Amino acid sequence: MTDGKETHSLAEPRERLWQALGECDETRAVAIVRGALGTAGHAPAAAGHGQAPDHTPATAMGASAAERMRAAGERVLLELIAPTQERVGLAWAANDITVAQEHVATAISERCVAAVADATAPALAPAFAGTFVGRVLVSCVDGEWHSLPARLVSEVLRLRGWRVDYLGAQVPTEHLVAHARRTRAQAVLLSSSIPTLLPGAHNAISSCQGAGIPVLAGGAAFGPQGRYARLMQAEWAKDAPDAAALLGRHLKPSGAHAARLPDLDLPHLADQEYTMVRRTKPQLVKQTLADVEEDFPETRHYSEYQMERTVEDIDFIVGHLATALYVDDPDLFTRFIMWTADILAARDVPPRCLFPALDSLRNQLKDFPRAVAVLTTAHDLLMPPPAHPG
Ligand code: B12
Repeated sequence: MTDGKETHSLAEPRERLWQALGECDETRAVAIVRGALGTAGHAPAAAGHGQAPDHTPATAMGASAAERMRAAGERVLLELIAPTQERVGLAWAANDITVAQEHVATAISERCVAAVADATAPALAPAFAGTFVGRVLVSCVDGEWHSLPARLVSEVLRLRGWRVDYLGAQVPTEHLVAHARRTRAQAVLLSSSIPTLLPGAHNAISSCQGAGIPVLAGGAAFGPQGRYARLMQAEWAKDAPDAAALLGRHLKPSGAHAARLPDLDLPHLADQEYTMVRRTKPQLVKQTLADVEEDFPETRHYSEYQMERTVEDIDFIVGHLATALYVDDPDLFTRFIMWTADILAARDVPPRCLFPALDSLRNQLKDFPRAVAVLTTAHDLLMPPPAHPG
């Protein structure tokens, strides 16, 4: 990339941060982030924070120096820490790093975010002098462990003058709504990365809206361009700056959505396919495992660990199938199956081992036309193209 931001680039600190994460070097990672705050502050940033650097002591920080510091903080969060963390995900998917290395990297990234918050704190006081633009709640949906994306969103909103109640990972919906009511939050910002959590997210959305609180959703679970958020009558933003812009305008008054049962947003649920698949999930997983063992004899020699992973994979497959039925979108399932095939291939497991699982489910669910269509689409996509004769 060679836009204005990249010329005063964070590319170099990004590479160094990546190395520090790889070496599990927390101290160096934090030092890189602190250094980058200076670099980012020098950049002719898109948001109009482009003046020369200012070394005024924090206590006497003028308005423009504070503004530059906040802009630098935002750049470091979104252009240094976030992409490096995404790279961690890609390296894990490609089997280039272990689960333990991924955990270390994430823990260090969390410290890096905290370092940005510490360093930019003096720049908040002069600008907002105890008054906030408003108060919002940022939280992960129930069952969601990916708290770092929500944390990044929270910190950016703070830098833009919002008072943020950050609730972190896997928050039960009733506690989320109770806290939002108690604190009179102007909006609830919901984060989710894992699509199988969408039915729960929908419940959280309709519960908040029922309590009169607008909801803004974000994160990979909500699908390309937030298509599932919209299906669930929530606003959607692709990232924190977009969220800030939406909050600054006017979020749809929640009265527009009134209290409702989430099912009413999704008339296709009347066919009961989702409910049946979700209810019978344990039996579906058990039968699929038995069929896979029969069709794929290698599994008989699997270690206990490999067997556990296989059960986990089948459970995830059925979970994604149920969710695709919930949102009535076969793409949700096919995206997941192609992702699984890549993950398996990177671990030398042939993606063809997914066929017995897909076939078993198609057979078990043969009376459910939507499920059969979803499974058939995924099966056909996975099929290697026919070899050309000669
Ligand atoms: C770290 C990590 C974990 C950590 C999370 C720890 C933590 N404290 O966050 C742990 C180890 C717990 C974990 C667990 C799992 N993970 Co994980 N994880 C990741 C990883 C590597 C980084 C997450 C992250 O911080 N991303 C960085 C941020 C910047 O990216 P982001 O999510 O896109 O967020 C930005 C925007 O989307 C937006 N945004 C996000 N939320 C919101 C909310 C609002 C309101 C708004 C406006 C915007 C917004 O703003 C953010 C900042 O710019 C990702 C890889 C990745 N690409 O993200 C995988 C990833 C998300 N994980 C994945 C998986 C599969 C899992 C597990 C299922 C693994 C397993 N078998 O157990 C579990 C699921 C646990 C659960 N129930 O949640 C997959 C998901 C794939 C899929 N098809 O669903 C990914 C993509 C890895 C991969 N490359 O395949 N994981």
